[in-house]
Amino acid sequence: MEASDAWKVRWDASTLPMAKTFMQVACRKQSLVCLAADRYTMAELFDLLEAVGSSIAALKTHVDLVDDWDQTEWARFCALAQEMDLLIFEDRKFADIGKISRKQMGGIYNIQAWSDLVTAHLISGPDIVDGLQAAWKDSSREGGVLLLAQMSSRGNLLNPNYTSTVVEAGRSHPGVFGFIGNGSDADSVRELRTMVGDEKMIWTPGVNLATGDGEMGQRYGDPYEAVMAGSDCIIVGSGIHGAKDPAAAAKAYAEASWKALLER
Ligand code: 5BU
Repeated sequence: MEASDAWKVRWDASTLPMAKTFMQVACRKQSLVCLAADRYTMAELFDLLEAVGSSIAALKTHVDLVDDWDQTEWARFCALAQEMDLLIFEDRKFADIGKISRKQMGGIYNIQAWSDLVTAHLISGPDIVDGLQAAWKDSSREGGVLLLAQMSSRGNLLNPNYTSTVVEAGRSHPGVFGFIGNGSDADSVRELRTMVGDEKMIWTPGVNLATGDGEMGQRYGDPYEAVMAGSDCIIVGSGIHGAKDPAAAAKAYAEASWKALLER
């Protein structure tokens, strides 16, 4: 199926090449799943990616979680993700002023050299987006920023007023790929979609086929409901890597998300 047919209004309204790339990958994979690859060794990361790579459209990393992180192994891991037709998304949640965030894209992990997407808070003001974009430019690469407009964890401080301020500032910025929404609550995602309009992406963590409360304040909503409410990508960690059969679980999330997109 053509991406324009599957995504309709999102495809037509979208202005960013990276968003179009994601929509095409999602179509090839028939999956709106981003795997939250929260594993702590390189070997576990490779095993997980090999098991589920064919059912996901993006790979979300926390590069600083890996106990035996090593530059060469990481480059190999990213190469495997690219071979598997995945966008690579470092969920770094940058928050500092623009010039420091730019430098934090470098450093030992050199996030700017391998990430297609990163997350950022807008708490320090809009220059953070320019700083992150400048870092990708320093590596002659393109990337997109997902701004945290909502979070999935209980008691978070991103209240509706904050959410609308972030959306207002991010909506028209070409460096902003989209927004993180609270996948644990379909009504919140629906409200966010109304604010965001059709142009930008909404990606949602806090998604699990077993809905309800997770560990340490995490909350979970249903994957199908999240996409029906306006999420363009469900971010799933434990639902996949914590399952007895991660490959089968990834397939189930892919099917639920793809079905919802076609119905939406
Ligand atoms: P889980 O195992 O599906 O609960 O993992 C969720 C992932 O999404 C994990 O990597 C978090 O860092 C990430 N996350 C989140 O859970 N909630 C948020 O609001 C944001 C990110 Br932003």
